[in-house]
Amino acid sequence: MSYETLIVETPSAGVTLVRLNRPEALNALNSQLLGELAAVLDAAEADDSVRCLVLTGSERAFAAGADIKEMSDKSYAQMFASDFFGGAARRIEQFRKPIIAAVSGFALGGGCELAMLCDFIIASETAKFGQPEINLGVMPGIGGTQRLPRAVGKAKAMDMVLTARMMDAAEAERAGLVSRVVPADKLLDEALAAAAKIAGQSPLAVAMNKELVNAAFETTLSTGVTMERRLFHSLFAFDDQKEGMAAFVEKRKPDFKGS
Ligand code: CO8
Repeated sequence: MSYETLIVETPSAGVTLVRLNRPEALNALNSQLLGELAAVLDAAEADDSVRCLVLTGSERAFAAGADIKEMSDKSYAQMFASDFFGGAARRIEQFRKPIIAAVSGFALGGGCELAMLCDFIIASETAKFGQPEINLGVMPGIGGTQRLPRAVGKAKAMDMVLTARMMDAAEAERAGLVSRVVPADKLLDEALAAAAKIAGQSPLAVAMNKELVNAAFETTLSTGVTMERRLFHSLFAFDDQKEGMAAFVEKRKPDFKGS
C-alpha cells in the first residue's frame, strides 16, 4: 500500500521503517498523516512478520507539531465531534509491538507528543524537543501534559509547557526523555540496529515486556510487581522460553518462533 504523507519501508527482516513525509510543513501532523499512520499500525499489527517499527522524520524536523493551518479555523463543535486526533493517539497507545522514535531536528508540540507515544526515543545531536502550544494560546493535546512530567519530572515539564522553552538533545538525555543521543548521520543506523535486535527476540516476550513497562505508569508498585511475576511464570508456557534458555546453555544463537 502506498501513502501520501508517509514513506514505509522494510529495511531488514521484521523491521518496518515509517518516515513522516510532509517536508513542506516540517512534517506537521494533519488528519491525513495520522490516518495513514493508524492504517500502517493496523497493517503492522496484523502482520506476524513485523516485529518492530521505527518512526522518523527528516534531518530538519521529526515533526513541528500538529498542523496549525488545519486547526486554526475549527470550532469547538468540530474539534469535539471529530474527537480531533483522539482516534490516532489511541491507536498508537494500543499498538502492541515496539515503536522506536528516531528524532532529528524539531520535535515540537504534537511532534514531541508523537515521539513520547513511542516506546523509546533515540535522538540525534540536533534534536530539539518542546511543547510550544502556549505560544498559540492552547496546550498540548496528545498527552504532552501527562507524559512529559512522567519522563522529565514536574520542574522541567512546567518550564517547557509554560515558557515554550525547547530542550536540546543533551538536556533531553540527562532528563530521561531520550534513551540515547547519537550523531545525526548515525541516527537511522542506530535506530534500525536497535529495531533489528528487538525483531530477533521472542515476539511474545517482547509484547509482555512492553506491556509491563507501560503498566508501571498506570498501577501501584506492588500490583505491577505481582503482574510481572505472573507474566514471568506464564512465559514458561512458550516454546520460545525453552529455546532461549537451551540456546544459552548450548552456546548458540536462539531461533525464536513466536510460539
Ligand atoms: N503547522 C503547520 N505548518 C507548519 C508548522 C505547523 N506546526 N510548523 C512549521 N510549518 C510550516 C511553516 O508554516 C512553513 O511553511 P511556509 O513555507 O508555507 O511558510 C514551513 O513549515 C517551514 O517553517 P518555518 O519557515 O517556520 O521554518 P523555521 O526554520 O523558520 O522555523 C519552527 C521552524 C521553529 C519549527 C517553526 O516552524 C515553528 O515554530 N513551527 C510551529 C511549532 C509549533 O507551534 N508547534 C505546535 C503546534 S500545536 C500542536 O502541536 C498541538 C498538538 C495537539 C493537537 C491535538 C488536539 C487534540
